[in-house]
Amino acid sequence: MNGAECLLRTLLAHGVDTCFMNPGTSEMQFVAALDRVPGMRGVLCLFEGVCSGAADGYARMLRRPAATLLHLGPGLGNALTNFHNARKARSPVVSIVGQHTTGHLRCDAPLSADIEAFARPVSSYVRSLERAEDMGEAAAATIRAAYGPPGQIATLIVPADFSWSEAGQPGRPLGPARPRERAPGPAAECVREAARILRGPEPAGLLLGGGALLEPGIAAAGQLAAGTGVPVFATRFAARMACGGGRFAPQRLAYFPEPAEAMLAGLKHIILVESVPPVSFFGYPGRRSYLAPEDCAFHVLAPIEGNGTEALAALVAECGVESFRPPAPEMSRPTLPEGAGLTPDTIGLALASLLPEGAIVSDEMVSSGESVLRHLSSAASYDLLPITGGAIGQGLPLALGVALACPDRKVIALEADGSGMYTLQSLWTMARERLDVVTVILANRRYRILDIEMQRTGAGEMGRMANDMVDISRPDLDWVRLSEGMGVLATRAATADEFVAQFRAAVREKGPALIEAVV
Ligand SMILES: Cc1ncc(C[n+]2csc(CCOP(=O)(O)OP(=O)(O)O)c2C)c(N)n1
Ligand SMILES: [Mg+2]
Repeated sequence: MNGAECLLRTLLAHGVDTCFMNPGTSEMQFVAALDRVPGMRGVLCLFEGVCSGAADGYARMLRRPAATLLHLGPGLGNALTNFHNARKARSPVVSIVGQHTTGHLRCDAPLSADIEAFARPVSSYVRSLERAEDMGEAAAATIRAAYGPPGQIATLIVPADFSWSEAGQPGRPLGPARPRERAPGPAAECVREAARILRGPEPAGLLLGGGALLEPGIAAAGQLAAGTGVPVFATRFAARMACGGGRFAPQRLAYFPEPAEAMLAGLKHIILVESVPPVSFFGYPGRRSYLAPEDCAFHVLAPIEGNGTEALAALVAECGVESFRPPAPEMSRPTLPEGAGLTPDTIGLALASLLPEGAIVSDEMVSSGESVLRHLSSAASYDLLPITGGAIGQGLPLALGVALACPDRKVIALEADGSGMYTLQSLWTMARERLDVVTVILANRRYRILDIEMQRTGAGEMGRMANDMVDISRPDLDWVRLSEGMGVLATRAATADEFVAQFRAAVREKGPALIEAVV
């Protein structure tokens, strides 16, 4: 068996059966092996940042890795931004990067680069294959590393000649590999300490992140809120959060530091569940970086790599609040906006009514996010997948990967226009794979958030040149033609009524669609 086939068989033996790829000469053996070894779904992406973002979305939903296959240092370089977001999401990803043949490496050929150096900042594990016969073992070790816990990016660099050389047997899976199943359970003393704080006289809050923001963790936190009165907060940049459907809603920490600080004001204790002390997105003149009050103490109930859900369940038992029902938010659906202008607010109102049950929302709305999302507490049950690492260009690839992972659920990509342009090639793969994604582009023709940031950083008045750096009109992006040029049917909405009609029609059909919402 040659190395490429051995690699493919090892991936499949570990349940890694989807590969987002953009191959070149050094990966041709792997590509050829796809037809000889059944079981791997190869998904072609027309830019490597789409591959890495898609692998992130896939992992956030299934909690198991997809593979990416990229072409040497430059291919990996193109993928780094969304690998950065995936790292912050703690998503498991098996990143395979082709390398020149071993004999060719010393020649400094055009595509030669220090691939390990490219890989290291985003990967918890980097391995360059040194002998063809190590392929099976090295691939298995890479996959195990990706599983974590928590999930992480593990990179295997494969010289082209090892792909065509004899490699021996595929690596065998060793034991259970899922990150949360392997995550350590709660430490009894941490649970007792958290219970003592919740019973004590000083104001305390719970801060949830990671897997604790899925259904069971949120339900347990809701019981604690009901039984002890503790306020429950959610890390804003957690990979995934169960929302809507009348379930208990932890308060997501606000984006800007002032409202975030106001949410945490007065707390003397914060109990961390798969989270860390929260910080402001940026530093600003005259502001602290940390959001909690200076005299607030932090207590770890479950560390980042721990199992926060089990820890919360143990805390529920320790506090004796098993019989409490989580407080549910108001469930009266807002009426659809009629005859109104199209704004983030009216889009939020429309989505609150029209979001299909069980939808998965990829949120890269940037400046429009808060106005849209605040209406969705009364929406049907959905999963929210926000941007985790602040590096824009994540939303469309993420939606692509999510749709491949969960073909029976409707995926809604809520996407700002500037951010959408970074990785719009995602639309082509959505069309080719017939993925069930409705993309809404919030077309404000501007890097709107930077208007606010310009003020906040004290940069002063915006001159004509400066304005040109945040204005993305002249020419206006025509998202309908961009989308249709890549095979995704698209419409443009300029009023709330048009948006409602178009969104209704788009979610009724299966398959990709795009709405340019001019706001
Ligand atoms: C990879 C990367 N490049 C640049 C930025 C800086 N940045 C943050 S938001 C933004 C523009 C956002 O514009 P848009 O996506 O249209 O959202 P809007 O502010 O209009 O809501 C830019 C360039 C970033 N966060 N990440
Ligand atoms: Mg914009």
